[in-house]
This record gives sequence, structure tokens and C-alpha cells, in this order.
Amino acid sequence: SSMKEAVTKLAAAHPRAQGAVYRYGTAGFREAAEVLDAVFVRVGMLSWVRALSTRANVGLMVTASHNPHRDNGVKLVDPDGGMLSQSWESFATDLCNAQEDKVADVLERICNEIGVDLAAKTPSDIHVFVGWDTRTHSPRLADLAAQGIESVGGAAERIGVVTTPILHHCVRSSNMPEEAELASVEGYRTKLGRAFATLVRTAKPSPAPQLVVDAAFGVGGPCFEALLASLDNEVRPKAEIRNVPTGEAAKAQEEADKLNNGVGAEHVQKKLLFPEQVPNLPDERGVRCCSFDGDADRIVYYRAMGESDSLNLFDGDKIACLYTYFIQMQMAALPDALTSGVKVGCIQTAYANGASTEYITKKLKVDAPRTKTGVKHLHHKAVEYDVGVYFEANGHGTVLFGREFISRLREAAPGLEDDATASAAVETLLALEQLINQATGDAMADLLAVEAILRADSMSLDDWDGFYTDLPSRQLKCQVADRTAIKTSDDESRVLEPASLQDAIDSLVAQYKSGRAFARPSGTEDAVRVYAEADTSAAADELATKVLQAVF
Ligand code: 16G
Ligand code: ZN
Repeated sequence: SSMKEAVTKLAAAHPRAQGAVYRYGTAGFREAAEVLDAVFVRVGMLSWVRALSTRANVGLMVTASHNPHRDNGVKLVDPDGGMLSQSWESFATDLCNAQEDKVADVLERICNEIGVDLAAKTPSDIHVFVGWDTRTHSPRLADLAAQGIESVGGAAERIGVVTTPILHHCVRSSNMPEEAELASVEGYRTKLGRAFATLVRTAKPSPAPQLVVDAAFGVGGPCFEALLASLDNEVRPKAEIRNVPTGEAAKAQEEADKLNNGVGAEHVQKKLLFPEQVPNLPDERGVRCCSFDGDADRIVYYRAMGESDSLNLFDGDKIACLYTYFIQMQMAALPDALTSGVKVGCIQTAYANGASTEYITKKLKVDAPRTKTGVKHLHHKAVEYDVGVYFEANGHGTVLFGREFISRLREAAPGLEDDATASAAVETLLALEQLINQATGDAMADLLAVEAILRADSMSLDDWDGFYTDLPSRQLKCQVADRTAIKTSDDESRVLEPASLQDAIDSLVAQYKSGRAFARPSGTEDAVRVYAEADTSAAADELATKVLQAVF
């Protein structure tokens, strides 16, 4: 058929790189940009099959997040705004590794398997949202994806240069009748702006504190500039955005190479180092700073403290604690009828600092279950709660509000007019649900939520920092011949195989005050990672080193 010819022709025009083996992993496909042409046309085709099989809009994002500029990648977004269903990852992998003249056949096999007829007449309003980041090769790759979509009769809706969470937002809201009008970049800004203003206006008026934002020379820079500009003057945070490309054509390559290089959330959180330009010491000592990652789905806060200007980090754990604290405070202000049977949880991984877990469970009296590392595991657990906060220490996280709980609040609101406290709490919770991204971690939404909460509760950074003191910790990794030889428990806190390794870890941990340690195979690199915690940093370093030796 002519569609088959179009597919084969496009695949032949953009062959795989020699010797390349592609794999759709936790973060989609991610490789050096120059080997990705074949992947993009084929993922474009598959995204349309996904749209047809779900009879809904889906999304395709071009980015390699916190990787260096030479890399790029692609992720598919499901109709609910979440990540592509895991059962489809192997379809993506098969299609991308097929010989050029077999692409049409593999596509046909996938369609047969899931019962999709590419030739059937399709509803005219279904499309694939295509978004891309600021990497210099992203527009071209996005165009290849669109060609792939069109080659199989699909429709691509190019939304342009966006953060990953904006793309997730567009897909999710486009599939919800009550939100469809917000399914655009402007709609995203409108939604966040409205919710943020509601939260700030219920707070006691106080001047917005100075905030310095490190945009990592990524897409968060231009997108956050536009978001800030769209906010009302009276509520706009006093934020200064740094590490944004100037847009001068002559400097394009030089600035492209600065992406994620000594800047951004990954750099700050993993290395505990300040990024370039943020803050400018000594003038900005103590000033509130935050860093996005390259596609703005992660954020961490920090400031320079003390004589030595050491880095005082507010990581994902601390943001999760701030959210959980504030949500619990609102819950306490609601009448029992609204909170009975409502479950709040704060989901973490084994990397969460022990002090944060203790704060959540003992002080706030909230469940803090732990899952395997990886956003999808946290997300799946969070939906089991009416309000499910989740965060990885690296700064990726969000708060999911159950539909039923939100309806309960909406229905109750008009009847609470005589109870000012309860009605403010309902308004606050409803605004939080609108502000915080319901599909994925979102640096810009999390920034506004943190700022709104600190303002609403007249909280200083000292107050927030004082929730708990992180136990000193250390992360190490080592290359091993076969990382799959190590098998762990579901939450990765214990090694099941080889059993002798867990015995060794247990006896090491027992020698340290407040000691905790684990070893797990990395999901993204050929390495085993080790994490250790203890009462002093020297002890944490030593424990981590000894556990690493036990792994060998
Ligand atoms: C991936 C995960 C991230 C996790 C990291 C751990 C997603 C979107 N990303 O980047 O959440 O922290 O892997 O890597 O799930 P590791 O297994 O190498 O330690
Ligand atoms: Zn990212």
C-alpha cells in the first residue's frame, strides 16, 4: 500500500547508525544526538499507533534532560500525562532496531498484536503533541518525529520549545473535557498563574523575598521568563533568572555547550557544589537560590551559609517534607466529615535521608513508604493515597490528589462559608491541586508551590531548614563485571543475592552510630551504587567505602 511505501521510504532515508543498538529505558531513548535520526522517525510512527490504540492524544518530547549538550533523546507521554505504559517499551525497542526495509513489517506486527488498523478512518481531533528543548539539534529531530507521525497518516501538533512538564500538561488536559481549553503553553501559564495567585492572596501580605534561579542553560530559562511575565504584578515572585542563553547567533554553539555543564540541579545535588553565577558571593550570601535541570522537571533549593559559604541544600526530601507539613496543616483545619478515611502519604526511595523519614512519620504522623528508585515506581505508589506526595532526593517529585477527594472538597466548599478556617483550607488544597503538576515532577510548578507555601505560612528558610538536620551521607559507585548478580528487596534497602553481601553490610552498619547503608545495581549505568549514612560525615564516608569494598 502507499502507507507501507511511505514508511519504508522514510526509514531508508534515515537509517540507523552503524552498530547501534537502541533501548527504550526509564528515560526513553537517550544517545548521542547524531545517531538518533532513525529513532525519531520510528518513534514518531509508534506514537501515532499509541494514539490510535488509546483513542486519545499522546505526546512526544525531544530532550536529554540533564545530559550534556551532545546528547538528545525522546520520551512518549500517555493520554493521562504519565509515562508510556511499560508494556509498550519493547515495541519501541523492536521498531527502532529493525532493519530499514523491515520497519513497515514490524509496525504491522505491532498493530496486529494490539488490534489497531492504521488504514481505518480516524477521529479527526486526535493528535500527537510534539515538544522540544533548547538543544541545537532538537528542532530537526522533532521534525523527523513529525514526519514519522505523518507517514502513517497521523497528525502532529507542534507546541514548540517547552519544558518536559509543559508537554505532559498539554497531553493530560487535552484529554480531560473540563480542562481541554487549557491544553496549550498559554493554558499552562493561565492555570498555574490562577492557582498561585489564589494561594498568595490567602496569605498575610508580606514582601516577596529575593530568589535567584539557575536555569542550567536549558529550556527552563525561556519558559520560566515567560511564566513570570504572565503573572500579576502583585503576586509575582522577585526572581532573577541566570544561566539563560543570550540568544545571540554568534554565541549559539558556545552557549549550547554550557547546558548542564557545572550548572543545574544534578550538579548541585550530587556534587554539593554551587553552579556558575549562583549565588554571586559574597554579595548574595544567604540568598534563596534554586536550580532546574536541563528540561525543568527537577528542582533543588539551596543557599550559601556560614563563614565558609558552605552549601545548605534543600533537596527533594526537604521539599517533600514542606509539602507534607503544609498539607497536614490544611487537613487539620477541615471538619472531620471531609477528612474521614482520607489517606495522606509521602513516598520516598532508599536514598531519602533517614532524618526526613523520621520527620514525616514521627512529627507529621504520615505514612512514608519506600519504593524502588525511578519516578514510575514512586508515582504508582502515590496514586494509592488520596493525597500522595512523592519525591526523589534529586529533586524530581510532585503531589497527586485523588479525584474523589478533590470532588469531595469542591462539593463541600459552598457549605463552609460560616467557617472561615475550614473554607480557607479547602480553597488552599484546591489551589494546590491546580498548581502542582498532576502528571510529573515540574520545576516551575514546584518553585511556585514552594514560594506560595513559604509565604502563606510566613516561613523563613531557617524555619524550613529547621524541620530536621540531614544525617551525613555519602554515595559511591563502582564498575563491576555483572551488576545483575546483585538482587535486592523491593525497596532496594537490602541485598537478597548474594546473601553474604547483606551479611557483610549488616555487620559494617552495626559498627556505626545512626548507621544505614545499601548497595543496588544502577538502572541506567553499568555500575553498582552504594549509599551510606551515619552520625558524622567522616563516619558516613568510611562506611560507604567499606561497603563498596564488600561489593567487590
Ligand atoms: C532515572 C530515573 C530517576 C532515577 C535515576 C536513577 C526516571 C524518569 N528517571 O534517571 O528517577 O533517580 O534513573 O538512576 O525514572 P540509577 O538507577 O542509575 O541510580
Ligand atoms: Zn529532567
